[in-house]
Amino acid sequence: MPRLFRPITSKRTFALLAIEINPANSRPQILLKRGTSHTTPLPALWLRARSHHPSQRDTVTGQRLVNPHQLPTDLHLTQAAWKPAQGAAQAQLHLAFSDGFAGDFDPQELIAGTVISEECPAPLPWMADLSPQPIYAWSELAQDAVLHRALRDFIARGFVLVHGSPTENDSLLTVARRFGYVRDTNFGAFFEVYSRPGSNDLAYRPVSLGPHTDNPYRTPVPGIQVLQCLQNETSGGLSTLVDSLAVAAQVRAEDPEGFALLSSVPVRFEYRDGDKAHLVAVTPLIELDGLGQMTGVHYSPRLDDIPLMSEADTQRYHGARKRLGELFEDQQYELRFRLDPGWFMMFDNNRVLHGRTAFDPSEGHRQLQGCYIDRDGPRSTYRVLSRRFGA
Ligand SMILES: O=C(O)CCC(=O)C(=O)O
Repeated sequence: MPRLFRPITSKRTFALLAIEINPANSRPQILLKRGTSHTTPLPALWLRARSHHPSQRDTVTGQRLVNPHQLPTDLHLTQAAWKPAQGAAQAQLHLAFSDGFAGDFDPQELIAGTVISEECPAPLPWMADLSPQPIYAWSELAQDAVLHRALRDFIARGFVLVHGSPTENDSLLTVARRFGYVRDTNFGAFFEVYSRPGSNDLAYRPVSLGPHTDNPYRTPVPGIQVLQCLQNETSGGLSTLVDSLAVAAQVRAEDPEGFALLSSVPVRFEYRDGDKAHLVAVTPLIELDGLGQMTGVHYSPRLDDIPLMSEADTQRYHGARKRLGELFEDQQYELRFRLDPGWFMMFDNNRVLHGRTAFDPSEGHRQLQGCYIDRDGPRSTYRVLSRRFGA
């Protein structure tokens, strides 16, 4: 695996570009200098693909007009020079390449491009002592500035709690659309959670539900869940949330090899609903992104099957999975609270596990509605609002 260049910090570290002659081949090269000790040569292929020249990119959409995959592999710089600032225009780098292309490059844009970033707040893992909790009033979320703050919290913490939302039969969809695009599934645009004997999912019985993520049997797994309370006349049925990032960090620190197993051994998840649906997905319990950072889990011990491994590997894997499950149930990681009518929780269904305590339906009605939205919607709105309110 080649070493990926990752800057020490994205914005605060002082960075500049310098032109030097590479002593190994006497060709010009562009160096990124960060802080006092980090120097990274910028490859010619990397630079060339970033050109904004009108022959390379559409001036309206900014999308590329050429296919950089077809560039010669041994592309190199033939010339590099600074073009001084003119009036309001910043100094530009003028670069010529071995394939005959030459153009001007904005150094600030090149420096910004050296950071692989989703331009969203970094995740901040939390435990039971999280304070303050990200709680918002529905009426205030009508203001874009408040929505922006709520989305920042949501992206950093993986959940928000909201009170005062409308509780008509399908107002959940209006609520969810304030944050993103609702995803239909075989359960419809939204699903009802109330106790009904003989139902096809334990969620619809009054039993306790341990921490889990929803629908690990889907591809892709629903990104975000909005779970709203319409009625709650029972004394039980308390809601729980657990941050898998905090738990898995402990597993990784205690047992790095176990963590590696949990993030690589494929597990089969299955859900059947008569002739209506048969959903299957195969994926490791711990999910990593393209940079190897943990993004969340697929965790539902009611629904998973591990692959056939040797007895020793099965025991090794089991040990790691057991520890993960113990920590998910550990009070020091769990938020536990009561959802009353009009309250909803919105949580990242891969990162934050949810559950509930048992309740007694003879005490009265308990009715929740849930729906899924894709993960990209809140992030997109956050970036758009950040242009107005600052990141
Ligand atoms: O009843 C609840 O509070 C939660 C239900 C649940 O966990 C689910 O539907 O997956």
